[in-house]
Amino acid sequence: MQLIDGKKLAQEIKIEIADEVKKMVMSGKRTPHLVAVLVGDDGASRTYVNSKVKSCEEVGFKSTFIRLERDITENELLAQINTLNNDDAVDGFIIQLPLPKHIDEEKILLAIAPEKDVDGFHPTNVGRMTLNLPGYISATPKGILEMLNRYNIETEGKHCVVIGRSNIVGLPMSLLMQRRSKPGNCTVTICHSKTNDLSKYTLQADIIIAALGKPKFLTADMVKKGAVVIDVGITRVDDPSKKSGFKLLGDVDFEHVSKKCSYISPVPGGVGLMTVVSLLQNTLSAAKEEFYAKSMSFDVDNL
Ligand code: BQF
Repeated sequence: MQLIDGKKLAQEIKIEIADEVKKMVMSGKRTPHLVAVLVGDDGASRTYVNSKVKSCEEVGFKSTFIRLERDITENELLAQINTLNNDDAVDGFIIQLPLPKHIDEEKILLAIAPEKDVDGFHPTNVGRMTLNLPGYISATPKGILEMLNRYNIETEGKHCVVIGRSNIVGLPMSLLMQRRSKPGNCTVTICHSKTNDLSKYTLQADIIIAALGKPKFLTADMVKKGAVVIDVGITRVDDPSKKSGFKLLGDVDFEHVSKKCSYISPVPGGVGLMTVVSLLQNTLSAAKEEFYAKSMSFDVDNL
């Protein structure tokens, strides 16, 4: 079994990004700028935003952390988004999810200008990804592709089973794995909570991507010998022996599954770190206007 070391990969990629930022700044461009908006003070969300801000510092990005009260109205949040959409000093921004229940997430995501939507959650970016057009790919699926790519894991012609169909992981991941690309070109099966006899599918899988959010759900008896296993789960469970008071558990029973598979990504230290790095890559793309021209209006006089 070979460990897919998310920590090592993330470090490598951050160095690459930092190099590029240096070159950009030397050539007279402004420092890439990411803004993260957190509504409320959920502990896990706060941790995620903090690690995103810290990662920005590591690669030489400018970052701004905007914390809004939990009881902010939907209109107030929309106004904040409008400000960020129109602020030329902001390359990309994220609204940390989940949002409080009184705010309609769909409405919020629709309000984000697609060219600044570095999380890739706006329907425009989801549609672009679906149609294989340039655009922001959401961070977790993008990070998993990067893992497969950097470990030279063959995907062409393989059978990939994705467990979970969420908008941010399972659904995009399944589409990306079947694309005519590298990585990609898999035969993909999407399994979810209503799948009967899940093992029937996972036992046929060359690549399993577990993204359902149930600790230690995928056990060794469900995995074919030599399979590649990507663990996307991150459930917090109490652990008094830890300084933080909790530990993270993946969707995979690592102890037993690792003995049977060819490659496995651990939790912690796997996909999560790649997620954060993908956000940095998307922000760099935003700063370079890789997918969208900043001014899309036409000056008729120039036609
Ligand atoms: C690790 C996230 C669910 C809902 C909203 C490193 C992260 C996590 C784990 C991280 C996640 C999960 C993030 C590890 C960002 C990934 O070492 O295992 C990093 O920061 N993540 C998020 O912003 O919102 C979420 C999961």
